[in-house]
Amino acid sequence: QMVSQGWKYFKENFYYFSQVPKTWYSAQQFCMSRDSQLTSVASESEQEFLYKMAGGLFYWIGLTKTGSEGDWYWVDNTPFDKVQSARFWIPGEPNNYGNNEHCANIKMSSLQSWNDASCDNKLLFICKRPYITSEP
Ligand code: 2F8
Ligand code: CA
Repeated sequence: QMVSQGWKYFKENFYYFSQVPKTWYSAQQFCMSRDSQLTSVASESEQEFLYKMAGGLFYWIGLTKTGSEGDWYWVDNTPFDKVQSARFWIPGEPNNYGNNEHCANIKMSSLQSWNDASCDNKLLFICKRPYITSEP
């Protein structure tokens, strides 16, 4: 069902790689309309799955800041582990270029792939939805 609509399964979650670019906020609204959220990245294997699927294209992920000076957080409420996540930024990022970069994307096909960019940019995006099985 989900797979036929383009969702990809990996370790208990389904992921949707959009084919239409949107602003970060519009992308999150789209994901929510599909019972999902912009993806969190909680492990190295998940990061590896995502950057390989991204295939060198830019995709929004569910990482944004509490206000322009705030801390990074995952929009799906996964706790953001600043120390464990440091290895996923492109070296030199996040740099808050022009003081206007408050949303993160996968920019490189590499474990070090995240960049912060303006949330108003229109990029492809990745939604993540937990795969729930009901007990027998
Ligand atoms: O050099 C890194 C720098 O490159 C661009 O700015 C010139 C990126 N801007 C966008 O992706 C919109 C910066 O985010 C990035 O840090
Ligand atoms: Ca940046």
